[in-house]
Amino acid sequence: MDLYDGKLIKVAVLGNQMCGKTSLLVRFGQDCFAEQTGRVTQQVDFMLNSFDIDGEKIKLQAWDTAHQDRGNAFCRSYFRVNGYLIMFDLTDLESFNDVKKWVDMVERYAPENTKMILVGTKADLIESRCPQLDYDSVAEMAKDYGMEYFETSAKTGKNVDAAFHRLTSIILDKCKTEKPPVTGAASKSNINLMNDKPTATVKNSSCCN
Ligand SMILES: Nc1nc2c(ncn2[C@@H]2O[C@H](COP(=O)(O)OP(=O)(O)O)[C@@H](O)[C@H]2O)c(=O)[nH]1
Ligand SMILES: [Mg+2]
Repeated sequence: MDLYDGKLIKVAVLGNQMCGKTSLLVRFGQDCFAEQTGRVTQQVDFMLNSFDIDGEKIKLQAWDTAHQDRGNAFCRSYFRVNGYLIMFDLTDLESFNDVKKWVDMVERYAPENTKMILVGTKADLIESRCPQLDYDSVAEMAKDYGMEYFETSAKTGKNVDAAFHRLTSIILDKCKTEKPPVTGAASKSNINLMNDKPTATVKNSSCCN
């Protein structure tokens, strides 16, 4: 499928530094994983991927985020996408404890009823996984927030497509059931996320059209 063909949906990843946001995007967009060491990680602007959901052509633009905890205007521009993957590292309890912070941030800055899913990363690291972060406990907590939960690994590819596709599906369902607002629709959903130059250009920047 042509990447520029189909309905455009925009999502962003949010989560603590080093939790695996960029790696998940790269797995999703390029189906590869590059092991990295150290704190400076590669950065992408967004990844594009195309797929069908219920016979409908979708192109998903998935934005990376970095330094978003500064809370400045640049960071807030991330809050104009259709949905979020709230991410934490299954080997890092602090990243899980900070999930609330990311959810609160979305609820504060994003339009009401913006869709989110919870994503645990690095599921391949079985030995160093936090014992508190067993699937059932995290899924229960996700349910309290009204989110579905996916355990993923960018290294093995486990559940990566499933997480992005499911969030897309949830967003599409919301688009179908909600009438567009009378005013402000263009500014809310016609997204020009950042002043940064993206790694790829997109012809059509409207969503749910
Ligand atoms: N074993 C393993 N390591 C991962 C996985 N995802 C990310 N990493 C590693 O975790 C570190 C941080 O990943 P990165 O994607 O840069 O995190 P970001 O700061 O949230 O974008 C890097 O060393 C990655 O190689 C994964 O699924 N499995
Ligand atoms: Mg990164």
